Amino acid sequence: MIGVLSVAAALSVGHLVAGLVAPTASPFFAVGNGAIDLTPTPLKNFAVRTFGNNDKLVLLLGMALVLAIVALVGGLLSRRSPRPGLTLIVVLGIVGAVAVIARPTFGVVDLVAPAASLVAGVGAFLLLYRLAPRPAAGGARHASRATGGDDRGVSRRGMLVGSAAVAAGAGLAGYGGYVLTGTGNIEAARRRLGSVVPDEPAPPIPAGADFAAVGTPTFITPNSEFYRVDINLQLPQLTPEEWELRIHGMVDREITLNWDDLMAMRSVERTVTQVCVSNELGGPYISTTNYTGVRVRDLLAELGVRDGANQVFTTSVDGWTAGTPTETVLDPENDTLLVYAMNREPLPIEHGFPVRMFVPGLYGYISATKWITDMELTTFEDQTAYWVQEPRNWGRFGPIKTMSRIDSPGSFERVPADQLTLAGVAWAPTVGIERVEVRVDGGAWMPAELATEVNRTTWRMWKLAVPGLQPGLRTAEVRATDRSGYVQTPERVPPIPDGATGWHTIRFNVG
Ligand SMILES: Nc1nc2c(c(=O)[nH]1)N[C@H]1C(S)=C(S)[C@@H](COP(=O)(O)O)O[C@H]1N2
Ligand SMILES: [Mo]
Repeated sequence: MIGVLSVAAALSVGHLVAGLVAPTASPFFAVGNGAIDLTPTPLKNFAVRTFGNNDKLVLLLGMALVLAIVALVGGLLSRRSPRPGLTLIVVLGIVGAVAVIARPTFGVVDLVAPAASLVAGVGAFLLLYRLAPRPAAGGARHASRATGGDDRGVSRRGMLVGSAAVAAGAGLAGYGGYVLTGTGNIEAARRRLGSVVPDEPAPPIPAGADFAAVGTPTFITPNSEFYRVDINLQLPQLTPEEWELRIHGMVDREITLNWDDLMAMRSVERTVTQVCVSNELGGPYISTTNYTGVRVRDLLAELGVRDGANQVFTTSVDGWTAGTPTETVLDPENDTLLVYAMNREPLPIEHGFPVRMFVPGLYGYISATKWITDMELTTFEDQTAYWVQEPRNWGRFGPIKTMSRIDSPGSFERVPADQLTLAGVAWAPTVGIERVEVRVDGGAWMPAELATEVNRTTWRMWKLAVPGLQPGLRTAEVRATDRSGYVQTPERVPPIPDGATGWHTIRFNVG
């Protein structure tokens, strides 16, 4: 119990002090982020695949469990001498400090929290250790029992009071840390901005753009349902006032933009579909939104991009990086944006508040930098982005592959024979979807009805009524053809290294 309480005190006090001095440098989160960085890539991919948007919660709970076990063992080893427990707490303190130092945005004040953690852990341990009734040698125990055991009663009461005090203190400090390291004040700053009206609005979504009535997603994904993928245990905290974007490297003129500069520029709204390279065949990491922002092409034209700068290398406030081909960013047909609004609301914190990048037609890991603060014009030889670096080794270029998905019926759903309509989505940003076909039990391909095309950068819904199937277990497959004439390949490859392929296949029950 002394072991567990001391470690709890160390963690919670560290978290509280971090909340007071440097909210994104909490040792607990720093260790968690360090764990993410050190996790072997296959395990990381497994976690994202298995736990989806809960991967971070699972990691934190796992860390808490491991720490509790380590603390328990430390306590048990300290029954004769305090040395093992103290050593353990010091080692944990060092791990916390190293994790904090390893963060790319480390500053010396960040060390205050791990130091406080260490002091609290050692202090709690020594206090409780002194109060603890010690298992005395056999003879003495009998003696004490014989004389009535009053001493033991007193020290046991002291121990109970001490433990309760440490537990309560740890609880309060932990709660305080939770509040202070949370995003409450950033959310307030975000709300103060109010809704966003673009200078150049996107055309309204036409009627018939989705088949939500028969089971496709709605055409526009509500902000709260937009998929989220990033490596952040704790969200970066950046107010619009603090935000700056430095644009430098192979440009004729470097600049640093602030929020007011950005607001003064012409804003355009674009309806786009964003996809994650980790999306498995039939997976959910695809969403569609109206992004409002400033065209990067116009900005770069003013600064003058030098010859040979083939990579736009962007960095977020926490050091994550992406490398996008300059050619794609400058494409006059498809607007790369510095985005600050999503469906006319300020960008949600988890989607990059206050500013992120979006590049049509590319997977997020090489283009969609959230919490963006740095843009360097460079070459692919000189800089390598986070997911492309050893040992992660994802593809250097990430054009989104032409794919399709069956949303209805669901896997093994039972459908009456006379009411069967297959429905789903297909996507090929920025090429556009030409045709979607489905087949049942390996039969002839049947053309599906396509929903109204919104633009070539967004997904396209499809549906097909298939009446008269025999009762029993049936198999349906889907394949899309894009506007370049490319027919989706049946070859199944996993998301690594540059996006999954294959025909999405489901089984369902008729009758
Ligand atoms: N700073 C930062 N930006 C990031 C990431 C990240 O981990 N950190 N993940 C990228 C990936 S892999 C994807 S698919 C998109 C997801 O954006 P979303 O969470 O807003 O959907 O963000 C990209 N931008
Ligand atoms: Mo991604």
